Amino acid sequence: MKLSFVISTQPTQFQAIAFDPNFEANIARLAELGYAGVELGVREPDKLDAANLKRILAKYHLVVPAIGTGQAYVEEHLSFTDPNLSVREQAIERIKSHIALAGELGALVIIGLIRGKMQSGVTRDQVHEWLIDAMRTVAHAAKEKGVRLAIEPINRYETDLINTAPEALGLIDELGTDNVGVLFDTFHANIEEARIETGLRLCGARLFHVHVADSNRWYPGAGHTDFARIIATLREMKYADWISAEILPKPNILIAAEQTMRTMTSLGLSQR
Ligand code: LER
Ligand code: MN
Repeated sequence: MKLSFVISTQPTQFQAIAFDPNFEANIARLAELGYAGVELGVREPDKLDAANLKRILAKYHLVVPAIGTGQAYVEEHLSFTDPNLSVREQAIERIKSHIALAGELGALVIIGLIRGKMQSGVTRDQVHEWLIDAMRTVAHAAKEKGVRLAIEPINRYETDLINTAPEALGLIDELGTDNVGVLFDTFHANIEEARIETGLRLCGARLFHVHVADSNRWYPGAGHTDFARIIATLREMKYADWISAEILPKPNILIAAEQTMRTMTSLGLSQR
């Protein structure tokens, strides 16, 4: 298992990803602390200077395991299930641009808040149909570029479309494509899964990516989530991919990143 840390490529309202205006300084710090990867929250891939991004990543020998897409929902309200067709189409186009960037970086694309949530006057069946249609379209586009998508169950206070691992797995079964799996976030799972380890085990080989944050969304070790059990479960599952810290920058980004690394190395994960 390899460790990465989530940052944003631009300022954002989303609190759980730390942002320092000096992107390169963030990358340099993460590399120094021993992270092997940096997960990027990207609102508009087309506005990103991909060549410069790749130059910085190469300079510090960091890879990008995943690209987060939620800012397109949080800041622009784009979603796969908006009653307005044009908004749904824009959401799909935006995710296609995330897929293109992911293809260049060898990353997977996270399908989280971009799903949207139930709107008044719309039935659950209709929302499900829009969600499946959008997922089929983006899964197909991703497959053409050799990119994987990860559906992230998110807690009830942020969305009412897919809160648990079983719900995500149900959607993945319905899609029937092997390039869509689950992103399991321990913060959401602490709220929604009956038992975190049971939710993880249920994902099996369809577990594509993991976000870690403690019960209070601070760095692992700052709350009451049992990370020893979580890491032991991932080892039993032979999960060999990424563990990405998506945490509040508290008490500040540097301490949060240091403490995450301290907790994870104490559980036997290695620095790069
Ligand atoms: C994104 O990865 C996430 O975990 C959500 O809480 C976004 O709001
Ligand atoms: Mn997450």
